[in-house]
Amino acid sequence: MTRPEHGPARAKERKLIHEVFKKITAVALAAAVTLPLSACGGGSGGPPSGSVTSTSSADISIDGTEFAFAPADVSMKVGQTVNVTFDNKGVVDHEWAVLKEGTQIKDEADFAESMVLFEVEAIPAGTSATQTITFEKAGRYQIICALPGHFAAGMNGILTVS
Ligand SMILES: [Cu+2]
Repeated sequence: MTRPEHGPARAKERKLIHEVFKKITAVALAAAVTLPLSACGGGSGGPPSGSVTSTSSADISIDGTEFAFAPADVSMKVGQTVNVTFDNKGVVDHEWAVLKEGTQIKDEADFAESMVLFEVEAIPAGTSATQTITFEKAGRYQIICALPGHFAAGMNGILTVS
């Protein structure tokens, strides 16, 4: 859960973020228990529009390499419980961080940890991690890898919630 470069503020923030995700995960687990998961395999699949409810769920997978996300752009539905799997297929650490709505950085120097809304935090090469998220607000959210130099090198994308 920690990286050597973490300052106390960053660690504290991570803790808060994790508290939030624990709650989200608990909700997701409850949904999984009460609803037999319908076939909603990876990709951008999901229920047909018009039938979106807070109990719908989906899985998406993103690969990270030097230096790109594949896919770079992903979409989710408002209220949908989404299991995000980030697979580090590169040779160095990578992460998949979604910035708050309305935050759009053009340069790494503009980045602050407080801008992060959701992330699969840095994982080592050759590993993957899954986190569950539900977005309650439609919008366009910037995705970045905040490790030094990675954003500028091409690790960015857009998450569209509709
Ligand atoms: Cu990276």
